[in-house]
Amino acid sequence: MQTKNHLFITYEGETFSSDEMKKRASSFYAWADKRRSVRDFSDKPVPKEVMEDLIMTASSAPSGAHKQPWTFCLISNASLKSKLRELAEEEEKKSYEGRMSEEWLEDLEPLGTNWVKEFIDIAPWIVVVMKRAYELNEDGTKHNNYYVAESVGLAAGFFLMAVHNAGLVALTHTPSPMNFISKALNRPENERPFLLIPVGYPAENAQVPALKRKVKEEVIHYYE
Ligand code: IYR
Repeated sequence: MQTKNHLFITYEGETFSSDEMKKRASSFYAWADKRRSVRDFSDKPVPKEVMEDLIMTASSAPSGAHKQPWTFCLISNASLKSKLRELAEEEEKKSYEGRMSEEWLEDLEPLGTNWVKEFIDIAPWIVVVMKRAYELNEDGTKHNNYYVAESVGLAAGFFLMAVHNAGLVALTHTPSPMNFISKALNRPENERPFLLIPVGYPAENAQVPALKRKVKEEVIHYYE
């Protein structure tokens, strides 16, 4: 392969023999399959530099036109966490007690969720993932971002895997509506909350729902 032009550098990822590739793919799957959304957190501290590495892993995700249209709010301040909990619970109570359909509530039953969100107080870190719809130029005009939801979803996925790799747990929490977050965190107009993710150690004997994942015949449709 010839050098394309001065904007390109040589790709430096590794490749493996077929046998090694098979071993790596299957052991990575087995490891990834152990990841769970956990709601029972310990309050044991997690170093800030660990959180920074997890977030920078997230920020290595691909994004539309490489705009990286995200901001990660990294929160450990106890009074801010309890304010977020209070506001999230206010919305969630309304959702669980009226805004969500019967069908939805039934679908959530196996997860055992309710409007009480004590994990926001307990987990040592709350990461609020913000999506940035556009950037502001110096003259105040707007510069668009592209495929923002797809990009930020990918970054959130990378983040969850980084958390799992560090032996920590997380929960993708979606209080709804989420606009209270923008206000509480004083975020600019071009950002919208995407996910609220508590991160920490699991509580001792943390419980998770006994879920089964779809098998490959259910998720892969082959065209050979
Ligand atoms: N946002 C609520 C409800 C909820 C919705 C779905 I879809 C879930 O998978 C889990 C919960 C909550 O966080 O409790």
